[in-house]
Amino acid sequence: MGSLAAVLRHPDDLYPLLKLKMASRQAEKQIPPEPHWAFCYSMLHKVSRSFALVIQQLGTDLRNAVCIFYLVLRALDTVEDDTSIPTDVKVPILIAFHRHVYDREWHFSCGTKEYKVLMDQFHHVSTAFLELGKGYQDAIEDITKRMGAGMAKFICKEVESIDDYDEYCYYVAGLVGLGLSKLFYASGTEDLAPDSLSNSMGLFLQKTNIIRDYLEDINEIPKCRMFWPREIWSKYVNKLEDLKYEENSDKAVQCLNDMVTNALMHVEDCLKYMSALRDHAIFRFCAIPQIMAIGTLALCYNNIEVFRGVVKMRRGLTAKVIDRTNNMTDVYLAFYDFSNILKPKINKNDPNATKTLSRVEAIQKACMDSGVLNKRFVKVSKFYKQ
Ligand code: D61
Ligand code: MG
Repeated sequence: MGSLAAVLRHPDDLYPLLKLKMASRQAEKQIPPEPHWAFCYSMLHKVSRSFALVIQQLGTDLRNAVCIFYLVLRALDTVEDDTSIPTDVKVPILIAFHRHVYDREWHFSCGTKEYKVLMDQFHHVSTAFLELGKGYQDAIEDITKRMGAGMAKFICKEVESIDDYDEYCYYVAGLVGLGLSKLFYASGTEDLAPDSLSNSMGLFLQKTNIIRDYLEDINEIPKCRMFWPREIWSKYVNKLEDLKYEENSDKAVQCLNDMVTNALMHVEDCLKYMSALRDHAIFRFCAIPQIMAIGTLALCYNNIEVFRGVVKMRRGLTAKVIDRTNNMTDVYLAFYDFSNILKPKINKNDPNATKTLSRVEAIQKACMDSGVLNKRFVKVSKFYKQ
C-alpha cells in the first residue's frame, strides 16, 4: 500500500487505498480452477499491476479474451525487448508469432523474472487461446501478426522522425487499441470505434510510458533501445544520453516538455473515443489508464526528476482514480484537473511555451464544451491535487 508518510500527508487517500487493497485481494481469490486459466490470470496479476485490476471487472467472455490478448502481446513484447537475442533469431520469431499461438507445443525461452515464466509456460496461454470464440481468436491473431511485423521492422530501424515515432507507437500500442475495439464490438455491447480514435487511445498511453521511462531505457544493459525521436531531441542535445547529465538540465527539461506537448495532441481523440462507450465495465477499463496517463504527464512536465529516477503517481492518487472513475463527467473533471496542475508549470521562457499552453487550453475547452462541468466548480476543484 502507499507509504505511511504519503498517507499521513494525504489522509483522504486512505479510504480508496483500502478499497483497492480489498478489490485486488478479491481478484486474486477469483483465479479459475482449470490450470491453464489459473496460470493466465495469475500471470496477468504478476506482469501487469495496472491492467489486471481493470480487466478483472469485465464480463466473463470479454475478460477471458482481453486477458489472453494481453498475455499474447506481452509475450511478443518480451521477445522484442530482450536485447540479448540476436536480430537474425528475433525477427523470424516476431513475424511468425501469430501462428505460434495455435501451437500448444511451441515455446521460446527469453526474458527475465515473471516474463521468463510466461515464455517458458506459454502452452497454457495457447491452450486458453484455443478455447476462445472464433471472433476473438481472429481479432487477436490479426493484431499479433501486424504488431509482430511492425516490431520486426523497427528492430533494424531507429526512431528518427516524429512520423517514425507515431508509426512505432501505432505498432506497439495503437494496434492494441484497434484490437480492443474489435473485441468490444465482438462482445456485442459496443459499436465499432473508428480506427483513428482507437489508435489515439494507444498512442497516448504508449507515449506517456516512453516519456516516463527515459532513464530506465537509457540505462538498460546489455544495450539500450530508445524511442525518443531524433527530430525532437536533436533540437536540444547532440546525443540522446546527454539529457541525463546534470550540465544539460535546462535543455533536458525543454526536450521533455516538447515530448509532453507532442503526447497531449492525442487527448481530444481519446475523449471522443471514451464518450462513445456504453458499457460501464468497458468504460472503466478504458478510462482509468487514460486518466493515469494525463496525471503522469502533468507530473513529468518540467520535472528534472524524469532524468534522475522514477517519476510515478503516488499509489493513493492511483487508488483515487480507480475509485472515482465511473462516467464521462468524472473523465472530463480529471482531465480538467490534471491540465490545471500542468498549466502553472509552463515557464514563459520554454521554447514551446505557447504551443503547450494552447494544447492545455484546447483540452480544457473540450472538457468544458461537453457541458457537464460547472464553471465555478471547476475553478476551485482540487479533486486530484498532487
Ligand atoms: C483501452 C484500454 C487499454 C488500452 C487501449 C485502449 C489502447 C491501447 C492499449 C491499452 C495499449 C497500451 C500500451 C501501453 C503500455 N505499453 C507497453 O506495455 C509496451 O509494450 C507494447 C507492446 C505490448 C502491448 C501489450 C498490451 C498492453 C496493454 C494492454 C494489452 C496489451 C491488451 C489489453 C489491454 C491492455 C512497453 O512495455 C514495457 C513497459 O511499459 O515497461 C514497451 O515495451 O514499449
Ligand atoms: Mg517493447
